[in-house]
Amino acid sequence: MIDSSSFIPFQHPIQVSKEETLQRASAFYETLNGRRTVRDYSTQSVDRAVIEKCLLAASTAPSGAHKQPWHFTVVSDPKIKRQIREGAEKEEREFYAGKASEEWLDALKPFGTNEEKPFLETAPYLIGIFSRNYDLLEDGSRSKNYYVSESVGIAAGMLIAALHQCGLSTLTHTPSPMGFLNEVMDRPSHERAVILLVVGYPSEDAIVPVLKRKDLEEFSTFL
Ligand code: IYR
Repeated sequence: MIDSSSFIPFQHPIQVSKEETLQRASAFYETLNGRRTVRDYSTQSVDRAVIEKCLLAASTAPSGAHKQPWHFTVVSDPKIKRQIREGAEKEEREFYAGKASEEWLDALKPFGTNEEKPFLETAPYLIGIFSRNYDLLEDGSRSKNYYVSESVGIAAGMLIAALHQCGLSTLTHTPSPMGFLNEVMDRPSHERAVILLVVGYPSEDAIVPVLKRKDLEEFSTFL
């Protein structure tokens, strides 16, 4: 992981002029601004090598004390995808039939979501993103992790960005509770599923809701 007090010189691998810095900032914003959460997927396949590289990109995320407290389980097996769909739809039926507050259901109306999750079978990949509050060492002892939700959230964001910029779409699906994923994805009980990321190409007739992102002035302050 990290040797104790061993340091090497660092130079940023990207060294550009002031002008190019702004161009790159704008280009990256344009790239990410084209991302939309997609619920209608094509069955078109995606090479495993693409997913592997994007996972490597995600794994470069900063993490508390460099503990890298994440695990990604990649599912393409149709039988396992079906089990995941069954588990998710079971939770979602309860959610939509009364577990969720009226306020929450109202907030979701513009997105037209319901308990049916066909994308969990059509999309070529489902990636379970798990967090670990501690690692279990071989002798059975626990090694604590830090800032786990922050670290895993950052890694998830980087994964979404990596997939987007190679032309793939994602859906950050969060059936609640997600405990069933530990069983279906064969993960130990000290790991917690935080996101079920659906990955693939949008179907030809995919639609997304009209939405507006907040303006810079609305979500930022410069002091
Ligand atoms: N997990 C449910 C409900 C849901 C909740 C939020 I917050 C969303 O942004 C979207 C959906 C579902 O997936 O339908």
